[in-house]
Amino acid sequence: MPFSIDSARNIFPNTLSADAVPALTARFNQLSAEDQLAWIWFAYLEMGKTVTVAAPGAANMQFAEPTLNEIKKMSFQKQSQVMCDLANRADTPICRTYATWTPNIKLGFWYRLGEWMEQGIVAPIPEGYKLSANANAVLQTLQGLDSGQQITVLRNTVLDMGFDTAKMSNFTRVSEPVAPPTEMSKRTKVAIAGVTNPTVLEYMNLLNANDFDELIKLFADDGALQPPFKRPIVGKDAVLKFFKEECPNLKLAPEQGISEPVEDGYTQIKVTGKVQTPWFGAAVGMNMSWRFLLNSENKIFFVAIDLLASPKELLNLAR
Ligand code: ECH
Ligand code: GLY
Ligand code: GLY
Ligand code: GLY
Repeated sequence: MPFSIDSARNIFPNTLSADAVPALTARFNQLSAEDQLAWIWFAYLEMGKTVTVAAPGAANMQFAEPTLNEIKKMSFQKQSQVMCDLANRADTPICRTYATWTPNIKLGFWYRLGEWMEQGIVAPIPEGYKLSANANAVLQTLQGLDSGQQITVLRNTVLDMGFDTAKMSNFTRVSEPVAPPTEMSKRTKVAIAGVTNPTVLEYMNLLNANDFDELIKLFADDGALQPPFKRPIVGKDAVLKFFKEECPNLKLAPEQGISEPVEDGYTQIKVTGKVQTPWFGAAVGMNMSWRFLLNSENKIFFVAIDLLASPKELLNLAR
């Protein structure tokens, strides 16, 4: 076999991903818990001036509801303690429960807490809270990023909270039920300038239709998918689980691409375009690329999805 997952990761090495995101996330993680919570509050308020966050769906919230109700009944002091514990990744029952949730359940949980903080039901960030100089500098840097990078940093801060799952022995992921795929008559079809490969076109169309059981059939048995800023997820079972847990209702709008044969019947294809998350819809178009490596049977051996450094990168199809 000419490629390993590791060597496949290096196809189209000129692709410039948004390094500002992990850099800023690392600086954020150095802040104190109080500063982290206040920082997110200020960042969220600031962003709310230009983009609206969609309310989480009911299916999304049912798993967080018992914990939310428990928090609602607590004193302000206890509530603040719970929020600090989450930021500190402390070993508490709530931090352990939080750790089992999928990203969308975690985001829905904080969305609801944010509403309650605004309504005075949950302890607010203390009035007149002054961010540390460091936290202020990190906030300044965030404000310089494009909106797709900003929401990615915000998502990271939420996903990093709670107890460390690596330290949990009986860890079972809690996930929303998977909604049925879009019915056939309502499906859309993408067109990608420079790319006619049916596997790549089907990948986009099936993901847009939430048809994960068909989507996974496009992958080789030992195939892998690498999400932005992550290690590859390897093997069909693991990739299908990821699709069902984390990928409903995305909107992929690929624009252009390049396709070329490599060794042993393999084909490498790079596509660039926009992606929308259901949380922000059309208000935030993330500049993305997909780097596919297809085997001689036209199955996906590897695909890396990257958040691009700038819109200029959409035009970068160089090898
Ligand atoms: C408050 C203060 C106290 C602390 C906290 C608060 C609440 C914060 C809240 C934050 C909400 C943030 C949200 C962020 C959502 C971001 C979503 C993103 C999605 C990106 C998805 C991508 C998908 C790419 C993919 C493609 C594929 O082809 C394969 C699959 C996949 C304020 C109370 C915490 C409420 C809602 C960035 C890029 C294209 C790889 C998935
Ligand atoms: N404060 C952010 C929003 O709800 O849009
Ligand atoms: N409102 C976004 C979601 O429920 O996934
Ligand atoms: N991972 C998809 C989303 O959070 O919208």
